[in-house]
Amino acid sequence: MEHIAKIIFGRLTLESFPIHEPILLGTFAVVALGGLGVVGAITKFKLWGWLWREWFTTVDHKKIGIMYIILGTIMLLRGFADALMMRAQQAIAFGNEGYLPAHHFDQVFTAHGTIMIFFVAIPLVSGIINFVMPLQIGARDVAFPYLNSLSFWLTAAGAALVMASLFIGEFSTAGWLNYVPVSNLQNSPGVGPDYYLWALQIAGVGTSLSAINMVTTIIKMRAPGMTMMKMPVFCWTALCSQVLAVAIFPILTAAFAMLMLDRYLGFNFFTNDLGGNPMMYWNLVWIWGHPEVYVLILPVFGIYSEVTSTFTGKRLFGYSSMVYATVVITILSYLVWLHHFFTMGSGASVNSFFGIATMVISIPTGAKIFNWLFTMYRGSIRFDLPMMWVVAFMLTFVVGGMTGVLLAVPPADFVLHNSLFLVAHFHNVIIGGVVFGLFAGIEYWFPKAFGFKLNEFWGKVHFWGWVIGYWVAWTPIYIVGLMGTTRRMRYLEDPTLQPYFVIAAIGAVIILIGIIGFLIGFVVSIRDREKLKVGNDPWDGRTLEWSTTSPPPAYNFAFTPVVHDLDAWYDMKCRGYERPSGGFKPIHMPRNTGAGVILSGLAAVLGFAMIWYMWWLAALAFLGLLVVAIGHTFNYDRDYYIPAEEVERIEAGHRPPPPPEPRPDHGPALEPAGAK
Ligand code: HEM
Ligand SMILES: [Cu+2]
Repeated sequence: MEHIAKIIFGRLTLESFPIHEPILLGTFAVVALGGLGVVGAITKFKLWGWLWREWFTTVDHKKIGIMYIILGTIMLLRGFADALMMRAQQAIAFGNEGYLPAHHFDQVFTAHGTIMIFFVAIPLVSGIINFVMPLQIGARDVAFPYLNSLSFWLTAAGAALVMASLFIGEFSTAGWLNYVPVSNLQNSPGVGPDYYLWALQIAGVGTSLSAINMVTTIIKMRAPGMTMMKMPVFCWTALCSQVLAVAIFPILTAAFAMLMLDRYLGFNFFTNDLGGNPMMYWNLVWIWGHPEVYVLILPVFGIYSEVTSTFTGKRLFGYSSMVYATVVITILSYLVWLHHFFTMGSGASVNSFFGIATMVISIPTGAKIFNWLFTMYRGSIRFDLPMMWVVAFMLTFVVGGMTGVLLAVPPADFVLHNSLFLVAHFHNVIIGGVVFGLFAGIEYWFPKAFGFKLNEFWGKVHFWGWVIGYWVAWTPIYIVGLMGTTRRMRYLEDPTLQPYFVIAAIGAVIILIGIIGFLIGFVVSIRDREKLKVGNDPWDGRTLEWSTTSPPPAYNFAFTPVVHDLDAWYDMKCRGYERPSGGFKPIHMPRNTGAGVILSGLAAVLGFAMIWYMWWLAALAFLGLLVVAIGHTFNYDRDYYIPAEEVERIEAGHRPPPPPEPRPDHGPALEPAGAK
């Protein structure tokens, strides 16, 4: 009997469910009830068919972008819940054990880091690139629409596996990069590291495919006249970011694959025996890891650039220096990974090289800061929410950049590595840089995606909660870190440190207020959508996405725009552009397909089966993957035409009010040709 159960369920037994852990059980109850509620509501309102046809199977880059953002937002709630748990534990655990058992605490920091990077930051960045970039370059869609759908669903499948680990089995305890030796089979015989590996391999394939797709789109699908140096800065930063992603993700995949061989087949790449070397794992994951932070922040720098020039009503100062700075950062970011283990023992020369290379990155980054400042200088700045995020970013990020330069000095790093100072540094740049920028982007492009603005009051709650909360939460951590407090500690002996951790916990609660404001903002704005309705170009934008309707039609542009200048839409407005009202032609469009979502579902089953050693199920899922993938190649019904009459009908329904008069502070409405 037991033998048969073992064949069917592999390692999965009743013991795998956390019935003895009240915290997990409570969470499970909440998630299960919430999930049942959602499923029930969708069934009651008969929305399954609509969801499947319009969203799950869509290949429209705009809808895929929106789904990425929804995924990232949901996972942000999970990642933040983990953060609150750690903050609570560290605030009370002085001279006592606190409330989280050690094994659970280790899973929490691992899950928090993994989720925040792979399932919050990456999906949100991908989502914004997906939504905005094709519109900005005047394209109908991305280069490979079906691949785009597959990429998204693979990411979602990875996220689903991480979520499953919460209630079935356990997650890794080896930190957000699943470090050996903790993640070696010998030290972690359970399923934790396997959940990590399968979730990230599946999601990683999605991210690599998506990057290839975005690079191809930017290179091949720009509107006529849009030379590389007439491309909006956001597209440049997206291009560099995605080129970097194409270069680095295979390294991560290879490193994880080797760790899988270690864990499943007894290889010894990263063990201490038989010639294995754990430091090689650290090397490989950080050759991915350091550039990855630039994969995230470069597009966000692009968002700041777009917002700054729109809300100051001026062309971006130093466009070409911005482009060169982006390219230089892209290249340099590849050369600095060893600063993550200065203490490895590679010697003074190697450490000096990597220290100096790291510091050099601050030069092009600083150049960008000055470009934003000079754009704002003597502009008439409108402090709407997107612009408020830019200002908060500049003030916050600069501090994080400087503590980064400090950590790049090897002797200083010998003292500070593995301390909370480092943790404060990277939260400083990732929250003050990436997260603030994503929020700026969401506020900025939301009216384009849905045709109405986000509620301003709740937007401000969101803003102040995060900005004040950030500083309250992380300043004390900088201080205790500088005093030598180690990271990833479940409890501390020294009671004089407690006040700092209590303040940090209060800061996290203030951030919680910001997050609640963010969520309420969506609900309230959707309720008041008629009142918040705006035209196609509510911010007086400068790039092509503002030239089409809000929301844009499936085909984006009835006629492909022809570009003459940087800030193409501003240029068109100056020249008195009018939307064409006739002469429409049928438009060639890609057809929706369920292949992406089905393949990803099978990939998740494959991962789950491999994690639990259910070999028969793994074989079946793998076979299923092959059948569906090959079957899809025989699907010749992949495109259709939107008839000209329908285009005409859609365009007539969306006829916008005449474009606003260029504001007087924009300078002369019609600059002489060639004037800069
Ligand atoms: C929103 C507020 C946030 C709070 C309060 C918070 C809190 C924490 C805490 C308490 C730790 C563990 C520190 C320790 O080692 O003792 C941590 C680790 C970490 N956080 Fe956050 N975090 C936040 C947001 C983020 C975001 C937005 C990201 C990335 C996008 C992120 C990425 C990470 C990573 C990668 C780790 C390292 C995990 C590890 O040690 O393996 N965090 N965070
Ligand atoms: Cu680094």
